[in-house]
Amino acid sequence: MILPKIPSSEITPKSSYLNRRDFIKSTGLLAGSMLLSACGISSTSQTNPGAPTSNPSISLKTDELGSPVNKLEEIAGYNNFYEFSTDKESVAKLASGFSTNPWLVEVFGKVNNPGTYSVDDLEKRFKPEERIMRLRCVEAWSMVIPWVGFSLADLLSVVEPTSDAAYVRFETLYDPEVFPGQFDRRYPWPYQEGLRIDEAMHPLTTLATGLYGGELPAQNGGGIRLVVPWKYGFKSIKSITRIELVDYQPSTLWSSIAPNEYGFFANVNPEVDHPRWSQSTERRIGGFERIPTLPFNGYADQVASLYQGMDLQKNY
Ligand SMILES: Nc1nc2c(c(=O)[nH]1)N[C@H]1C(S)=C(S)[C@@H](COP(=O)(O)O)O[C@H]1N2
Ligand SMILES: [Mo]
Repeated sequence: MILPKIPSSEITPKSSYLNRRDFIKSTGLLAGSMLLSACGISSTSQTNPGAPTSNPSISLKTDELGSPVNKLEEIAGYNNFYEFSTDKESVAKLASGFSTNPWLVEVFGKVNNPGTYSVDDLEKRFKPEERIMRLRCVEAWSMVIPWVGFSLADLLSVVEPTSDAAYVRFETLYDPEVFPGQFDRRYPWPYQEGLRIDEAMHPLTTLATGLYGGELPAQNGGGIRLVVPWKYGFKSIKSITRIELVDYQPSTLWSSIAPNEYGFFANVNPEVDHPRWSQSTERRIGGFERIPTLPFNGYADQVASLYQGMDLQKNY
């Protein structure tokens, strides 16, 4: 099901905030709930707290392109989280003892109102909603994930970035006692990521605190993680404890290890291959066939204007 989208001509730098209804339309929740109501099943929004449940009606949900959401077992059973393991299928088990509640995140740097927030506090203030979005890993697999989250812009508007805040830097918890992977000296821990301030303020840029209407499993980045759906998955940093507003382009874990393979922008781009493999197609987890990879992971109409005038072959 394809719903009308906001033409990029309507998104100007100063008014780049979609309202809630437009966000929902553009990301497919409406498609999902229309489908559900057509079947006489009521839509399940994220009102049921507690552990994720596999509600059978949820399998009817799709993204705005009509692709069904992945199963909870797939989303919570196949993970990149190098702090635990480089083996995707071992992460969930290794993360099972990792306690993510309560969880604190510090927001500081070039802001008028620095502060430390608990995830509970953020959920009360910003009312997370279901956001069905595609996640496209740089390794050429993908999933459709029903996150529960809110726009990073909501939090930033509370801390008030100053005029010299040009980028946002994110850091994962550093604690080798809970993250055994952090004993591996080949990686510059803690995991770090960054966004330009306009990317960070885009309404699609999400802080996720849940999945499938429940809590965010530790292996998916609980207590709180970033989701930037038009960029390769490694930008969507997990288990964040520090968010710093800075006036320089921050270093990121992957671009510091292999700058020729992983750039700062990392926008999904089928035209720019990884030096070791093609990025023109991907495998949707749960299936076998390869499907075409879309520019900006299918969100071009909403985000391409952020990169006007930039050479996307160079700024990969
Ligand atoms: N802290 C941290 N964040 C991370 C990673 C990681 O290893 N550590 N892996 C990234 C990669 S490569 C991907 S594809 C996504 C995977 O998210 P998921 O396991 O929830 O699907 O998380 C990203 N965030
Ligand atoms: Mo990834």
